[in-house]
Amino acid sequence: MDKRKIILDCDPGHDDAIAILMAARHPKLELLGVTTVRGNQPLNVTTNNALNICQWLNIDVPVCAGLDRGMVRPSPIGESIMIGERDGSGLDGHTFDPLTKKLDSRHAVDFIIETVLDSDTPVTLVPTGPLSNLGMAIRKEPRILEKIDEIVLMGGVYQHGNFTPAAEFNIYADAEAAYVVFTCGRPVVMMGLDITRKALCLPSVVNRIAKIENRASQLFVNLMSFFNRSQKNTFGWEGAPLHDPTCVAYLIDPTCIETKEMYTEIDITGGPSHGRTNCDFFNLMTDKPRNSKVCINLDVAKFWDIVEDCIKLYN
Ligand SMILES: [Ca+2]
Repeated sequence: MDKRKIILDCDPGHDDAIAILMAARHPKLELLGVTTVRGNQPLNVTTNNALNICQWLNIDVPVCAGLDRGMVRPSPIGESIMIGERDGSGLDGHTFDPLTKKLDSRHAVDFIIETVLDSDTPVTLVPTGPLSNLGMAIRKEPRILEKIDEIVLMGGVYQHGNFTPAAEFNIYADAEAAYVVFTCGRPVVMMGLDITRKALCLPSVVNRIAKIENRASQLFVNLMSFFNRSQKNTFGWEGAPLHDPTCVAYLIDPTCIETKEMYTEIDITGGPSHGRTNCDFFNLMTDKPRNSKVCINLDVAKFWDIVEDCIKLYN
């Protein structure tokens, strides 16, 4: 079976870290590269984190830095508001070795364009941060579209937001870029907060992963133990939602997530609902294209089995 080629575009971030971990070793996936964007933290921090994760797990793929701002508006930093102020590394809980892995000199936007155009088979784009790099890549080189088979993204919500009452952070942070992505004509799979909130990394999950005892489980346990403590302090939850890994779990086994095709429109009006993903759940706007598969349910047990399988693939 051919491996599915993917590019992970992210803003690590605890949950991005686990998405990278899962994407890099699974036999069904071929990770072509990791690109970074401003989101959870400023660009230099998210980039450093991506390099650290790849080095720790011996993931030998290019890491390319991308946009340090939104395409149009100044973008906020997510983590300070949603998770609480800390030391500012964005990956508290784990101590990495001194960093020797080098950043690839290509800009993330150019890396995405070159890699997609050069590939002999279609590429799946997996953004787990604000969509700035992908929006820019589509605008700069629209020929990539015909070689993108699917865009599987973490972002949006059809219920209530986490950054404003209306909007989820990744979409809010660069709503114009999200608008470009959702109107690009390629299939978009939207892992919104509606289902990612169900991927709660409860203490029982952390204990289960701790039994694996390899570098990947060590990273998982350290990051998630910290993440859980901070989420409990901020929101009162016993476990932190592991948003981004749902994208990778879906690529490995789509049966773990139920989707519904619908029209989704991004609010870029600048009003109180700016950055909202208006998902036409009941297909009221029959003249509009069903441009997205919106995720509406997560098989939680199956999801954690996939995460555990991915962690076991490391030495
Ligand atoms: Ca993220």
